[in-house]
Amino acid sequence: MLDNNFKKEEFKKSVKENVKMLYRKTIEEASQEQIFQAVSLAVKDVIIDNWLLTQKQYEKDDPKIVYYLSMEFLMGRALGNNLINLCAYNEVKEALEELGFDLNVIEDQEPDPALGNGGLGRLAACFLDSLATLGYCAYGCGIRYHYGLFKQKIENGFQVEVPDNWLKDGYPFELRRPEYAKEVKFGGYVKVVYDPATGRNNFVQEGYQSVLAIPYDMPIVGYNNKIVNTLRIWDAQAISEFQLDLFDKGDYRKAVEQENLAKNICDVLYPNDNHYAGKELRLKQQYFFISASIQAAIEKYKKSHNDLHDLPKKVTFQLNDTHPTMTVAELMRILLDEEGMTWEEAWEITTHTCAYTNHTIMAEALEKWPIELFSKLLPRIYQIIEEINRRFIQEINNKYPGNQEKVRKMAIIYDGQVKMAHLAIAGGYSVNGVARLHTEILKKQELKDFYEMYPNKFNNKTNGITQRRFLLHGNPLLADWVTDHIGDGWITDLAQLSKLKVYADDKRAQQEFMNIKYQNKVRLAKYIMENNGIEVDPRSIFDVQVKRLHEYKRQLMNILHVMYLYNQIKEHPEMDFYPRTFIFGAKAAAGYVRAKLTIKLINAVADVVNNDKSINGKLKVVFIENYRVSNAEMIFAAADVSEQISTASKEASGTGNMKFMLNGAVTIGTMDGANVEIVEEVGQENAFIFGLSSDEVINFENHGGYDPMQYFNNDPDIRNVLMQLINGTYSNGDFELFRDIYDSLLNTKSSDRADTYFILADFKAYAEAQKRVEEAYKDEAGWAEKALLNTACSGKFTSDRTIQQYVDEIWHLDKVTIDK
Ligand code: GL2
Repeated sequence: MLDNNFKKEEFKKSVKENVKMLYRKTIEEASQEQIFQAVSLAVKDVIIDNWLLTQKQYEKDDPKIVYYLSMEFLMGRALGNNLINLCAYNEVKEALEELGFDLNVIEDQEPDPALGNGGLGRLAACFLDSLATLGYCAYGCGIRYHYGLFKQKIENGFQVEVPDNWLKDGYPFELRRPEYAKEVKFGGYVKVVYDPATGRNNFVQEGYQSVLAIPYDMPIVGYNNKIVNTLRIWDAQAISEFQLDLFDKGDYRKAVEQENLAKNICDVLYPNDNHYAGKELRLKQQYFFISASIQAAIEKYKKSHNDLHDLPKKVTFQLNDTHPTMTVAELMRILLDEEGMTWEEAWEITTHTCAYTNHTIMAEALEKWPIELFSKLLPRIYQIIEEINRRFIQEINNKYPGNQEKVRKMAIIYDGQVKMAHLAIAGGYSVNGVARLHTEILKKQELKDFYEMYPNKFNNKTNGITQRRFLLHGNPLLADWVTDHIGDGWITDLAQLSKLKVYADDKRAQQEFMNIKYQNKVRLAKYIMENNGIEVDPRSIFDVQVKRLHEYKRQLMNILHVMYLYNQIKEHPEMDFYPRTFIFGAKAAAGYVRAKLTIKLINAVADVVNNDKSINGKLKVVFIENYRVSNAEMIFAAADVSEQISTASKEASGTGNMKFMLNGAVTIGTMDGANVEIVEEVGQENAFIFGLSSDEVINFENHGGYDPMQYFNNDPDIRNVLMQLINGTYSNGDFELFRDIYDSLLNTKSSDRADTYFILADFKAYAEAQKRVEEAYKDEAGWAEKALLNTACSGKFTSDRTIQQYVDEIWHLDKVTIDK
């Protein structure tokens, strides 16, 4: 389909023109990178027309707006995605071919904007895609980190972090908007000034330092609907550059301090996934982007509405985890101090405008800020939170008279700390988890007291992913095949994939489906050869675990199982064994020592196994360096088996699991997060489920009684594998290298409880499930049916469905269409 705005000849002309203007070169002289910039500019030109149209339409319709506030947006590359959503991908591909270029190579020139760590940030990106595609007025609000998530290099098997300078050559899809800059204030003190005219006390922050927040807008292109929404990311600039007179007044020290404050704030994304580091700079980042975003939102609202009491009818602030929870207090500050409202009025508005999504139950991810740090950096905001807390405790006391235990567990400020989740729940009208099981655990365990107090605030929104990126762009062969069979309606209505079910036992469809999988495996094998120098056989089972490295995700269990299989093959060379390639991809947080050691272990096992000629290539292990959005698309397309093996109850949802399923990979996994719903959709018989249930895990955690040593003592296979961690098998005779991992499984001294994530408890069930995978794969037709059914049953997991549920049940947005 050719978008009206796209004329091939004109497009070619504009690319040539751009090369000339930007680089004073002819198209023949330009480098691939320069062509990328020129092509992107030409595409941006088309996008900007639609961006303006959308703006006009929004002004006309005045729809309700959702501000999706998030510290992370893991966007991945924009060029290919924009072309897909403009329905111009094939035309541009042809146009470039006629100019002598390969669109794939041009796409590869784009830096992969990695302003996020993993699932949480990528979810935000999928949501923006769905919001624009469904025609809802939405702004993403975040931070323009100068360095995104680090690039990962593997040296001698170890992870090395390399800075990600994504802005080095300039980013063509952003637009600087200095005219919308906002001042953000830190530090100082609060002066109380009595105003006799109103009879009220006014609170004035004095002696503070300021930073100027400058917005950069990125277009979010809806699919085939001319809607272009905005991701607004804020950068910091020293205000003194604008206020040179400070120098004249001799306040040189303050000027320099403000300069430094501005320099640091947006430097770098904290590389922690599911883990909170408690650094002052992080708190600054949070207030910085929240204050700027909320100020801008209120200013925008006031331009076309005159009563702030109606704010909840026109605006929702969705808090992506607790990181943006400052919103509650900042909105209160604006309504109280700048708009002169009473506490009751301001609170009524705030608690009907803010909504909170919880993304994890991992204790170490819960944000708590020491009050000294908080109150010094944000004195007025802290004051407001104290008052929210005072009134909240009153509410608890009214509901549970004399119950100090409730206050201890629920207070917003307690034990010298500000608890951000408690603030988000008290200050908002909705609290949601991200998969059914996760929401149930929140209600029954983690947030039990809050659920008891506000049952109506709680709801579930099972995560989703965008099929536009993860099938249409990432797996063009399968996308075309699907369209040939059921038409292209699935692109905006993924539930239509269920029409594929009738083909599940059709021999020809099965063959075509598996042939596409094979070609995608060949594409990945080529990538692995080029990037890792490892030869893998595309006829082997591609068994893939790609995600952040975290103990609860249990990459360790996977590699221990590989060690076990290797022992088996060595002991029984005659054994029937279907060749398998275990593929890993994972970044570990820079300071997460055990996670980094696990990467080393995976690479050490790979070294031994891949170089052992005696096993005839039956087993291969590959660690793909620098797993990120761009290579993820290729990896999902090529997977036969999707490893989703977190300790039950720990993975709030997972979204990689959905991307694999969409691409026809079969899940081996625990009953955790959204796996539960995946199995519900595809059927038990089309997945390989094993291991402890979340109830069993929680029961062990609450009541004890788990003893990993028992497995070590009673199971020679497990003992063998664990001993190999400390007898030099995978470390050239070094007994110490992997001792920490060994200790973490068996030795209570090295952690609170040995084997915190129940690897040994689940190990045999996992090995047994893997055996079932192997048997199933040998049955070609049976496997093809399973794989095809996974794609056919994945309709539920589109982020379009998730967003529609947010709209219907939380946001209540109005649908907008662009007038023709
Ligand atoms: C996460 C969860 O760990 C993950 O299971 C979930 O899919 C995503 C998105 O909801 O959120 N929580 C979290 O803190 N990170 C996640 O990826 N970083």
